[in-house]
Amino acid sequence: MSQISGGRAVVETLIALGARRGFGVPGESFLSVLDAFCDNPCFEFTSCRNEGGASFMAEAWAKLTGEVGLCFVTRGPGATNAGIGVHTAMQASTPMILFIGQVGLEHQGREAFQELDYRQVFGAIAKYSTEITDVNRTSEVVRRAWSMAISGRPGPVVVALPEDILTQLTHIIEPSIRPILTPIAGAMPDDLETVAKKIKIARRPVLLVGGGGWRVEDRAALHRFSVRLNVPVVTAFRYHDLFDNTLPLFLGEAGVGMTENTRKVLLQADVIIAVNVRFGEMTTDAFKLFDNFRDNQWIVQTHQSGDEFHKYVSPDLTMISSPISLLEGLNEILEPAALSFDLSWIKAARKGFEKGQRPQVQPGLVDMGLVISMIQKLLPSDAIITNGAGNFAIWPNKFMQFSAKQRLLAPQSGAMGYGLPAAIAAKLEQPDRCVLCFSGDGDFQMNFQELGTALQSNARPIVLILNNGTYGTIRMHQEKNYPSRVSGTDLINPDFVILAKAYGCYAARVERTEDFLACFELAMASPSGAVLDIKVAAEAITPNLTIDDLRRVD
Ligand SMILES: Cc1ncc(C[n+]2csc(CCOP(=O)(O)OP(=O)(O)O)c2C)c(N)n1
Ligand SMILES: [Mg+2]
Repeated sequence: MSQISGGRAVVETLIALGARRGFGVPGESFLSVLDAFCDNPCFEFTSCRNEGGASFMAEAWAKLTGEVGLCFVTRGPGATNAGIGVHTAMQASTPMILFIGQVGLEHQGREAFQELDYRQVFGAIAKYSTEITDVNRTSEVVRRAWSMAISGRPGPVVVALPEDILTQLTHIIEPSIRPILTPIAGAMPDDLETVAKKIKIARRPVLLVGGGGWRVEDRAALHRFSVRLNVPVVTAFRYHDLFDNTLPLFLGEAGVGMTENTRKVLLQADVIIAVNVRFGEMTTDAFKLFDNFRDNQWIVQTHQSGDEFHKYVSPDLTMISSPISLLEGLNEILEPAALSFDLSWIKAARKGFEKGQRPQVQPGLVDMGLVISMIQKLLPSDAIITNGAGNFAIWPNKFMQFSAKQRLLAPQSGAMGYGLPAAIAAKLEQPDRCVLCFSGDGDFQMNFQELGTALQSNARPIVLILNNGTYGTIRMHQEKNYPSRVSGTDLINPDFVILAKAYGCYAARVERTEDFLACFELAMASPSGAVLDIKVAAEAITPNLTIDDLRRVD
């Protein structure tokens, strides 16, 4: 029987499981994996400029497609660089596998060159970490990694690939590989009856939705349930593309900088149907909402994994269920006529949400409030928006309404530098869709080198840099806690227009609000992508507060 190398066995097992794309930075520690890509053109490997960018791309691609994001990096330095994407995948519950070239088994434990024990290093970051120690079990380990990434609460898995294992020979395993389907948890009929009873007597029920692993059919079930029964929706931190924000039932995002309106909705709701959320810090307004001494609020929490219950919130009922099983199950039991929700409460909450969508006039020559409304009007109905971390992200996150087909790729981990790699991954996958990345001047410089990946792979998004010459978010905290004592937050930036042109992008500087429209139209028409350097005043430190305001607050 003919034999193949361990490296080839890794690649061919992945392909047999349905893999078709991966990201990474090459290393001498996994040459036989790279070599196997040559003979498998159905698998597209995108070579990136930094493992941080590569792991973000793998995570964002997985978020967009619902498939397993794959990333390949080298030992010690490559692996530690990639850590940011693993942490991001964990916080966002995104299925991902990070393959790391590893020191050969014959030298392990001697602190060989670039040696790390990845089971220890990633033990605290990833959902599961493993290593292949027998070439004949390569396929088994890869299959288990795949299954771990997609089952229960999806997440990142790390697989270390010792160099000697990758070059040893093993038998061809492909024909014996069965597809691995995501196990879907079903709601129990008794539990559905209990929830339905609560909804029947509720006046102000709210769906709180979020978390990873939503399939197309889960999203469709959410839409059907909410619209048919008139149940309003709040999304968890950075999951607001799960539901059409333009519908009157959308009441906002429970995320960082939660609006008073959204907070009130979550406080006043008498039934909270928390679908697939893990009640993280942002969604709970820093662990203040949904406390265990709450009165008059009944909470059901559902999740694909039982491990996500009782982390902070003590729900009245927990259910291990997929979104579709819960929502379709309830749809079958409940009839709109039997419900008596307080419609004026929903209407008032929506009015409050819409009011919050109108930002105040901004200081400086570029008013981002006006710019964002122009963008909102011009964006195609299936645009993909990406961003990273910084106060600039408040604009797309709080002042844009995502319609049914628009998608948001944003890091639940709050990692700076995510937006550009995410946008490149999105453009690679969906070249015909408009992909728009929001970044700050600090945020952009965390990963701007990936413009090289964009150039090489012809994946060309539009990038907006909200350039205020400061790590503005930190400056904001500084001014709140240590007024007028600026330390480590000023930024002296390069000329982003020249930089972007070096990568072949259309690039322009926007210095006044009235310049934006023409530049954005050219950006949308540019076949080589675009970078717009938008000069915003540091004084406009948040959409609602200036630096002066912060200094005045005691
Ligand atoms: C990788 C990473 N490093 C540091 C931080 C802490 N941090 C959060 S926001 C921020 C500043 C962002 O600056 P910029 O991108 O210029 O956006 P601005 O707040 O000025 O709009 C920093 C340093 C982080 N979230 N992620
Ligand atoms: Mg800034």
